[in-house]
Amino acid sequence: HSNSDVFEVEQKFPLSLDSLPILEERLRILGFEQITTKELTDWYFDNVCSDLVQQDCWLRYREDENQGEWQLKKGVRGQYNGANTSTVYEEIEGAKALNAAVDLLAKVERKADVPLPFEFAGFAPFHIPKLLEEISLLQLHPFARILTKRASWVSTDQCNMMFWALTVDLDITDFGYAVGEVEAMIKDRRDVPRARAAINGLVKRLKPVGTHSTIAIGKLEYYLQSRQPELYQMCIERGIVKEPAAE
Ligand code: V4E
Repeated sequence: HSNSDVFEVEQKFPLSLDSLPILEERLRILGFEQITTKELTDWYFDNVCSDLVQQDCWLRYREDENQGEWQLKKGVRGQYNGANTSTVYEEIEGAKALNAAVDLLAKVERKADVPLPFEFAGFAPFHIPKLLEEISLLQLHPFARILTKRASWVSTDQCNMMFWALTVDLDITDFGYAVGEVEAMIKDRRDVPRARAAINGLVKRLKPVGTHSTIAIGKLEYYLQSRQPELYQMCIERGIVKEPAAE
């Protein structure tokens, strides 16, 4: 039983701006077409004890040019969510996401008078008063803000059953990190192995020119490494985030 909307199976791959035209050409040859470019702002939230992150749960408020909404990603137990392979997360969106986060926090013992580990991170979504009210009631605070320019590609070739349900996102962040990802959104957990095989096949075929690796870390991990090193270290120690190992 679960209240999740969908499962997101995803694999990251290195993206270099120099080889972007070659990558785009490969995508076209494989039957993909760019459908959108968006500017995303992600605000990640947790309580001061990082109780969501400790449960491999990632609560964010994501805005694009048109709208914003809460999203929660929950690591699926028993799935290897390491850096060298695809990851599997339950994804919950909208008001349900915030409610699910509240439920997760209700399960952990409240630690009294824990000092804020870092300042209100120097930023907050001040343009959204309703959001600020919600997060202060729940004692959540933002620990990361990531701006991304995202180009999304989908397979248009319905005959090519290998790749037809996959999306490829090419992301460039405001802190100089670029990363690609191949993902499948599935409703049925039993489709995970099939999705993983298709994703892995595509990542291999997109293998960037000039690198020997298909491995890349996520935007948030990259951000945390330098901007929230203590939180990052905690994630490594608890096995929530894995340092990418050699292939
Ligand atoms: C840090 C993290 C998560 C939150 C960020 O998820 P990510 O997929 O990087 O964000 P984004 O913007 O690409 O989301 P999308 O638009 O695709 O929904 S979710 C899991 N982690 C931890 C983590 C992990 N365990 N393993 C790997 C390889 N990366 C991140």
